[in-house]
Amino acid sequence: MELPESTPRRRARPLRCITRCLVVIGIVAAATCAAASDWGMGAANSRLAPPDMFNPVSTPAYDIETLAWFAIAVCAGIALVVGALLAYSIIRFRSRAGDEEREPPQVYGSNPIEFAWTVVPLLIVFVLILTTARTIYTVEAAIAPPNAIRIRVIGHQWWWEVRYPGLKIVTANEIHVPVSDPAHPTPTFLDLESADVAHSFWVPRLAGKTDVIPNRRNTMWIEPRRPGVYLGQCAEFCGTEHALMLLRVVVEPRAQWDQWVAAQQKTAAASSDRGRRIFESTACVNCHTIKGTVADGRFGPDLTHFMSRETIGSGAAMNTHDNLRIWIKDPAVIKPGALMPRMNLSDADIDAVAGYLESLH
Ligand code: HEC
Ligand SMILES: [Cu+2]
Repeated sequence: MELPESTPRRRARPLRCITRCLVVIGIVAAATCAAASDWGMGAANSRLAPPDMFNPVSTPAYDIETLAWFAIAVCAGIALVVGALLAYSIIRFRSRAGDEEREPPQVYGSNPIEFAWTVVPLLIVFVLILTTARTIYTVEAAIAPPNAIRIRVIGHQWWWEVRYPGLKIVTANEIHVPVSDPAHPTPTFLDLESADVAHSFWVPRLAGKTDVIPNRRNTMWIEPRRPGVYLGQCAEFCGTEHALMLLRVVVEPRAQWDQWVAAQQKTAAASSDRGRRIFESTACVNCHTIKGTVADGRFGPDLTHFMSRETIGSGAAMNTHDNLRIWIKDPAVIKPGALMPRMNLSDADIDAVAGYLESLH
């Protein structure tokens, strides 16, 4: 057979070189911009522990972690046995010189082998089903003690409405709960509802995922043992801004939580400055509530104590003066699909409204 002529080495063409350089520069620039325009979230979140289900701090999450490790151990055991048998067969029965003449022994049907490979996997699956069912049952069978904190969480495209019915508190995206002392547990029970499409509530260090379904009320509970801020997110694709439907659970010592409750129960400072007049005379009031004013809309987050929140737009931006101005001017700059329209306020009016919102502690 004739070998093909060796091809001459391709000379790098200058045009191709330039295009490649431009592509690389573009990618680096895009990545840098993305990092620079995360509205302070990257820096803020990097100070918090990642939302890791293998690092639980709350009762249902402990059980889920144990179950997950058990399932992983069983699967790792299966992988080890299968891998070892495979390696053994590959080495022991590899082709050797002189094999061409002989056929290996042909085995047709072996009751013991077929019995073994049917019954063993069945048993394994059965054990996994039983342990999973037991965990689900113990988590779901928990009954709320009388001192339990009760919260209604309502999923919206793309933010979380948070209501404490017994305490008459309404807030958004950041849930405050007291830490639970094992000697006197104060668990928090959540009713999950949706205002529009299916969402899923997930704070990995506190509990498993629970779907949030329209026209239905699902329940779950947490019992955090360590103070801290725990990150969560919507875990069910719910539209364009699903990835920016984040949430935070602030677990704080009881005394601090009581203070938070007392502050949230107060009505807004009844200042009558220009910012408040602009807010009250624009469509803001149709979508937002500020207790003690004419604003009683429920389409967007309650702003009564807006400054008690660390973030804007469900974890899309840190709640800073600059970010707030950008948000009021055009929310789409920070969160492109957000269902708050651009309100076309003048720069002076934006400053006044931002100033007013910043007085709502
Ligand atoms: C058509 C309804 C609508 C109108 C009108 C509206 N908003 Fe909003 N607003 C929303 C929605 C929805 C969100 C939540 C967006 C998200 O996080 O995806 C929001 C979020 C916000 C937030 C962030 C709140 C938080 O805690 O994350 C602020 C601040 C805000 N709006 C201020 C205003 C101001 C000021 C006006 C008037 C100039 C206004 N909004 C008009 C619907 C509206
Ligand atoms: Cu969602």
